[in-house]
Amino acid sequence: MKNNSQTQHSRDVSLEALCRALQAKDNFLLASHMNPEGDAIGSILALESLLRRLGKKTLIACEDAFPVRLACLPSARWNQAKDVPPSRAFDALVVADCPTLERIGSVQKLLTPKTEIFNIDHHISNVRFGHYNYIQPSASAAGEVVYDIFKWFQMKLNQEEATALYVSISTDTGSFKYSNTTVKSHQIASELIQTGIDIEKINDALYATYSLEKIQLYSLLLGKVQTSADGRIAWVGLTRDDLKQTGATYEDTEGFIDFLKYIREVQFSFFMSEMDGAQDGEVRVSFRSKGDHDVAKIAVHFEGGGHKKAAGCTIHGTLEEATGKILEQIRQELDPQKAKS
Ligand SMILES: [Mn+2]
Repeated sequence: MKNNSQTQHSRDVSLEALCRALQAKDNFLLASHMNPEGDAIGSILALESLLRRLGKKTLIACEDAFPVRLACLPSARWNQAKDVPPSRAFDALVVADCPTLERIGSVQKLLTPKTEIFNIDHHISNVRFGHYNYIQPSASAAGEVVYDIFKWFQMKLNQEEATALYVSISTDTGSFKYSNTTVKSHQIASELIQTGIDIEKINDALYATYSLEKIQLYSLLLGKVQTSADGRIAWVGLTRDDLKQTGATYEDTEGFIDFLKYIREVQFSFFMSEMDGAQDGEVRVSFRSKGDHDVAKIAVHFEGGGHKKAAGCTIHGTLEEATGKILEQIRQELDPQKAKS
């Protein structure tokens, strides 16, 4: 008897076994992680469409609402978990682009002991929480894994599905720029474009549509960029007042850290946000590095995590205190000898 308890099932299955098991189920709940971004949403929308075309009953539920910045994708089938009646029972849960079951948040409340979990992902850190785990760390995006599922079923992608998968792969590869981009990512993109999707429109919507508030926030933040004496470290701190002044939101700061990284001499950059609510002050930090430098190590020092070139953490204290602590760690990483003397 299988159940959905949170013990690790550690069962990796082949693509064929995954697809056959999907075929055997009728009533699907689909979910991804909280704060869903392009890959989470694109892969779930495409999977939901595939299952519906196979004649299955489907329902997408996520902890959070559909993000405004992904308005190039259809949101009509997106539900928030809080709006789904708990009386509805599902015989399968399909989770995509999500390394742990905890990260689907309150969607977990919609599971029953009979719900079998399909875990479809590309995160190397995926903990194999499903009854069926299909994890492909070589895939640039969960959307690439979903593409393989379409291929297995020999289903021709329609334009809506192709748009969803294009958004998945484009956003997780930083528009085909990051080092996770492969020949296969481009081959899949080529096939998606052949369905006739409008990539100019999609790319404009994803990367070139800013609110005036966001531009005004960027203008303010660009004026606050600081660099170390040797120019190798760049940083900026967002205050709550910056948001108040410009009318922008925390979501609007996404991507700003790239400007710091674009400075020629910069090896390490970090972006700090003063957060709401915490009494003693809470600063959320994103890190980026260039070349061979590792920012995951620095984030882990502050109990955060991430990848070698992009990581994050939360530090308690003021922006000034956080800056001091972070600079000390980065200097040790840049010059282990000097930092000690
Ligand atoms: Mn992803």
